[in-house]
Amino acid sequence: MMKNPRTLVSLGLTSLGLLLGLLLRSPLARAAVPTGNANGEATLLRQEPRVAAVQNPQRPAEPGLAGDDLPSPRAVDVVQARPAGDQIPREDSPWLYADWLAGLRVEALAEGISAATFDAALAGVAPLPEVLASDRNQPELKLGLEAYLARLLSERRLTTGQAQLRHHHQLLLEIQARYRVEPRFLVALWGAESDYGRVTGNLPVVGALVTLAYDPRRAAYFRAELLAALHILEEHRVTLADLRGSWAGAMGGLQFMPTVYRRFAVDYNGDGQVDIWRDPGDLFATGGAYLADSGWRTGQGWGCEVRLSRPVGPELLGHGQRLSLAQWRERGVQALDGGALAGLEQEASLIIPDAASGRAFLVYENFRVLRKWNRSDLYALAVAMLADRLGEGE
Ligand SMILES: [Ca+2]
Repeated sequence: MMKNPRTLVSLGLTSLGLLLGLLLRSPLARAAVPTGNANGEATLLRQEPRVAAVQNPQRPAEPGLAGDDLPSPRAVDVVQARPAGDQIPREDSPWLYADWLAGLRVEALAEGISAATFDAALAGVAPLPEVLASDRNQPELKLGLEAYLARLLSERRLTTGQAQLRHHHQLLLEIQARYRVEPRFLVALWGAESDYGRVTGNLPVVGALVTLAYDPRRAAYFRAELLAALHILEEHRVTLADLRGSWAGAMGGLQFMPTVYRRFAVDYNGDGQVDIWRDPGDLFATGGAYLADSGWRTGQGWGCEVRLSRPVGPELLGHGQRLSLAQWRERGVQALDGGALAGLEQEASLIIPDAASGRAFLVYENFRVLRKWNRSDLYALAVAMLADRLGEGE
């Protein structure tokens, strides 16, 4: 029923609908309703699939997704970056959706997705109110560094991670040999993203992505993800019934967006499927391939917490500045115990992620990789610290 919107309504309503549709799609409307964040990063993401892969701007934030009702710092970024004028309600008219869907179908078929795949995947699909509700209500985003770390670095998450590390020891060593990513980081990401696979999201990915692609705010980013999900179905990598994830379309134990899955999926056990929901080999290998491609540097760690023996100018703070550890030492940056920084050739950025807490960290390239995964210092620090704790027993 969605294929030809002009058959749906009478002449007057059609004109009104088309007018509204044109307004919503006009350059003016786009200018007022950016699809990306304030920095235009989602637009960049779409042009550069690898970056898109690592910067999921819409990490699911539903309570309990990552365990312990952990809020999503990725969502913090999005909310803070959202300009005030972007709360324009989408015209909730069925003929506009039908029109949009018809356009999507044309684009999908032009990309090589078959009509059969498209029609099966989109049959009966309409925007999901609960997805928009999750997207627009992310109330728990005010946690500071200490509270955030306390929630993610819970004793339960640590002991579960240690048990998982032992349980998958041999597999993780194989993955490490192939992709040069340390097991503790893969397990820490797994713990942070899905509480070790316990909570991977149970919404239909196509429905969730239709909702967010139809919503004008970040339409371009999610449209690309939706098309990637359709390609996954076209390629018979996953069945429609199995294609489930968070409200933002993130899938499996490491919460990959569909573009990431398409690009990095590894069928580690050779059974013809890439099951990032249930198969640890497929999951860790895909994660390893993703991290390796993102520039992971094995053996370098992620950075360290530091002590500032004298004030450091704000112009030196942040990920845009990189100095050697020797240069940081000259500026009064010390190890946390007041001793000299080790590894003087390493390049690092100095960050103070929470001004209220004031804790300072020197972070290396691997931290940037974690942060690309989820563009948040709190998230990356929590994963890094969890990895460190998991690595203590190694
Ligand atoms: Ca497999």
